[in-house]
Amino acid sequence: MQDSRISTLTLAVFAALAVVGCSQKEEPKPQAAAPAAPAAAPAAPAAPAPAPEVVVKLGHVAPLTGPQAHLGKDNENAARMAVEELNAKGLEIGGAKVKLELVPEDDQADPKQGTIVAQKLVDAKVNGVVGHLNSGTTIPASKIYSDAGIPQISGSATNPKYTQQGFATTFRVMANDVQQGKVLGEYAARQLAGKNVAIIDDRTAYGQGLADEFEKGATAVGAKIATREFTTDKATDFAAILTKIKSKKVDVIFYGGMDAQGGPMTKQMKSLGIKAKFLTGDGGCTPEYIKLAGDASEGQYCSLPGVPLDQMPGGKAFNDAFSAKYGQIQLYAPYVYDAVMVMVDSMKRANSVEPAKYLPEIGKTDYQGVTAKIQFDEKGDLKGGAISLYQVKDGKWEYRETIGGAPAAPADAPKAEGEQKK
Ligand code: ABU
Repeated sequence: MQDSRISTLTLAVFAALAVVGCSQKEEPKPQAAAPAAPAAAPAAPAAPAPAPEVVVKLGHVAPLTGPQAHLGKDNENAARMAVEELNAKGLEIGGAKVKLELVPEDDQADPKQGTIVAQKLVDAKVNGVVGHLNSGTTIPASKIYSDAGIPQISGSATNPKYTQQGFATTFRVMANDVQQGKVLGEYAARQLAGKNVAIIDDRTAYGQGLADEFEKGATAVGAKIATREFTTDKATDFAAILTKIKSKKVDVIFYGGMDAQGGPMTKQMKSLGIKAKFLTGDGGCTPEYIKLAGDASEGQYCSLPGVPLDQMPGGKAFNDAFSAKYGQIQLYAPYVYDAVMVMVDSMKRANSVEPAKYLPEIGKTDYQGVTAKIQFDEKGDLKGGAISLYQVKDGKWEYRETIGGAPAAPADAPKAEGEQKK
C-alpha cells in the first residue's frame, strides 16, 4: 500500500517536471529578457564532411578448376593485382571514396557453368565483369550481362562472335580469331611451307572458330587441307586421329585448342614418328605446353595476339611486379590487368561507378595499358591488334615475328561519328 502511494507521488512529480520541460521548449523567453550571453570565442571553421565510401564490386570469371585452372588462376591473379594497386593508390569517383572488391567465380571452362556464375554475379549486383577466359563461356554469359546492362571486358576470349552479337556491353582487349586465324593460315602455308595441312580442333567456340579461320587463311594462299579432325577440351589420348593424319603425310598439323591438349598431342606425334610441324594458337602458347610436350615441343610454333611482353609498353614493370607476387606469367595476365584498368578508367571519366553511366565511356577508351594503347572499334574489339609468332628453342618460347596490328589512332585524334560503340 505504502509502496503504491510512493509510486503515485513519484509519477506526479515526474509528470509536473515533464510539463515544465515541454513548455520551456515551446514557449522560449523573449530575447530581450534573456540574460546577456558571455562573449563567445570565434567558432573554428567546420571540418569538411569526409567523402562517403562505396564498395564497387568487379566480377572476374575463369576456370579455376580442371585442365585450364593454371590459366584461370593467372587471369584472376592479374585482376587481383590491378584491384589492389588501385585501392592502394586511393580512388575517388563521383565524390565518394571507392573501394574495389574483386568477386571471383569459377566457370570450369564449361558454357553451362558460365551462365550460372554470370547470373550469380548479376544477382550480386556487380558493377562490371572482367572475363570470362574462354570464348565458349564468354559468349553465352555475355547475353546475361547485356540483359542486366553490366559492362564486360574479356582479356582472353578471342572468338569473333563475342563482340558481333549487337550487345553494347561487350569489349575485349585482345585481337580476335579472324585476325589470328588468317595470320596462322598464311604462316603455315608460307613460312612453314605447308602445302598439305591437317587441322584438329577441340570443338569449343575458340578451337573450332580458330580452326575455321586458319583453314580460310591457309587455303587462300594455296595450302591443301588433307583432313580435319576433332577432339575435346578434356581429351588426353590422340592416337586415333594422329594415326589417321600420319597416313596423309602432311607438312603441318594445326591445332585449335588449349595447352592441356596441345602438349600431350605433340608428345604423341613424336611417339608415332610424325615429322610434321605443329602449329597452334594462343591457347597453346604457354610454358605449360612445353612442360606437357617435353622434348617434342622443340621447334614447334604458336601465335599470340599482341606483341611480346618485353616489347609491351609496360611489359617489364608488369612482369617484375606480377612474378614477384604470383610467379611466372602463364598467358593472359597482362591483358586481364589492362581490362580492369580500362573498366576503372571509364568509371573515372564518367565520374560514376553506375554501369549505365560509365558504359558509354568504355567505348571512348583511349588508355595506354601494359599491353598496348587500348581503343575499341564500334563492336568493342581492340583496334589495331597485332599477332606475334613464336617457336620453341631450348625449351622456351622464342619470339619470331609480329604480323599486322595497324597502329592505333593517336590519343588526341577526333573520333569519326558513329565510330564509338553506342
Ligand atoms: N583465346 C584462346 C583461349 C580463350 C578462348 O576461348 O578464346
